[in-house]
Amino acid sequence: MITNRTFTMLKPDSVEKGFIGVILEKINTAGFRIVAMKMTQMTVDDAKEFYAIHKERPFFGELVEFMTRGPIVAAVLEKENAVEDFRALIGATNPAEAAEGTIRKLYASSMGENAVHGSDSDENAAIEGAFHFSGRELF
Ligand code: FUP
Repeated sequence: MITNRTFTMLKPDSVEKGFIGVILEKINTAGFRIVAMKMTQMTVDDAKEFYAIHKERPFFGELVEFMTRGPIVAAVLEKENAVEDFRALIGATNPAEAAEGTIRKLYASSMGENAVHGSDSDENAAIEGAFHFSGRELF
């Protein structure tokens, strides 16, 4: 099902460095409508569940530690072709490989601390959005 929605998190590194405002500005300028948004902190159990697909990967422990070390900003975004267009806006997982002008190129420091999350499919966007928001938090 094509929802024209994606899910993002401004990760703990972005919040710590004071980048919430500049990243949201880029998201707005790129034409995304904010459907839902909150500042929250994931528990270790939350992060393990959210990233369960990576649980056998060598970086899983570091990923959970990083994602739980401070608050994040979670949001659901809407735009035609949202999933693909948002992944283009954020750039490659590794900021060293991210295109000029992308959010990760501008604001991420490493593969592990890469500033933002963006869903990789419409199906995962729906699952991830529902992980963080109830139906009445979506506008
Ligand atoms: P992305 O879809 O770009 O967020 O990347 P992945 O779903 O492949 O990875 C999720 C997160 O795991 C990344 F944001 C950072 C972390 N990761 C690592 O720390 N090392 C890796 O080699 C791959 C991913």
